[in-house]
Amino acid sequence: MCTTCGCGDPELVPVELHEKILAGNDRIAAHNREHFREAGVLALNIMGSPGSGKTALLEASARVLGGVRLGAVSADLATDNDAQRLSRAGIPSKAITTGQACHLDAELVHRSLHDFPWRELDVFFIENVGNLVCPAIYDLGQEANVVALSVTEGEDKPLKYPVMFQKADLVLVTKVDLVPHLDFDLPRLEDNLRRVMPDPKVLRVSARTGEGMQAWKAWLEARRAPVVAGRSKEARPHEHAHAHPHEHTHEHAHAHGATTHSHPHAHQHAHAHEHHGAEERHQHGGGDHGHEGSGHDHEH
Ligand SMILES: Nc1nc2c(ncn2[C@@H]2O[C@H](COP(=O)(O)OP(=O)(O)OP(=O)(O)O)[C@@H](O)[C@H]2O)c(=O)[nH]1
Ligand SMILES: [Zn+2]
Ligand SMILES: [Zn+2]
Ligand SMILES: [Zn+2]
Repeated sequence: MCTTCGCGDPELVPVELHEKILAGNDRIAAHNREHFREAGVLALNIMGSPGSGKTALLEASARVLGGVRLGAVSADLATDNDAQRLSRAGIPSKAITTGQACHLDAELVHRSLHDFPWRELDVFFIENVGNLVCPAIYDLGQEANVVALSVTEGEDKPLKYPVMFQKADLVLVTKVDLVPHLDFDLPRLEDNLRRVMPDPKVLRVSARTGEGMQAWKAWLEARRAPVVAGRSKEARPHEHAHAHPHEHTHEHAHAHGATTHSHPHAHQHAHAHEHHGAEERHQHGGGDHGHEGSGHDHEH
């Protein structure tokens, strides 16, 4: 699946280890999903190739979604450029620098929540690493997957990268303002999407001209409604601190050229919750976190 990180390549990462990684990821993703649902925040995993227009789409969203509280974390191997762009566009944002990893995982997203006011948002965008393969196999706890596919990438991408499109709840065909300049067949792309997607939802958008942005806004609002309605409300104000030690074994395997190393590490962390009726707050006990330092066991 991925030559950069080795995930899914049984030569680099044994199948059992890969399954363990995914099982551990699913557990943390379920935990993230609980957080988002309880708070009534619509979390979206925004995926697509490098340069497909993910950040530009979010910047343009800020222009049409007045009154909706938006926030984002933006993943990048090495820079925080996208988070800076989004902040300038009026979307409170934070960078997640993934280093070697070509995709986000649920643990990275969970960690990013700790010092980010995500609970105050209506829509939380998680801009994944630009990559049409790996991000699709890691659940982050999002409510829906949105895939940005630009008209400059070619109509055959759904057939070549079917997993990404099978998992998409919405495909945004981006940069449609460029179509007149290209040899690009939009109906053929949409036909290819129908071949791999069980129930294709496709919108044509341009961050540059604003085309399609109202339809995207309508889709967002339709997805938000059930999340807001399902938001858990405390009947009586009460306060409690409970440790929910979610022990998760977090194993990454990276390949650096010919050498492979994996560093399984287990960590526990305790969360302190304070509920004040509708004014709920949730605090992750920062001091209890053992993400860095102890407990890690690196094998090189
Ligand atoms: N013409 C046109 N160009 C666009 C549009 N959206 C994005 N671009 C251009 O496409 C390039 C990539 O856009 P980004 O928003 O950075 O793409 P991205 O998917 O966030 O890129 P990564 O985060 O690096 O994967 C930039 O040069 C944008 O100006 C659009 O709607 N029309
Ligand atoms: Zn990968
Ligand atoms: Zn948590
Ligand atoms: Zn980006």
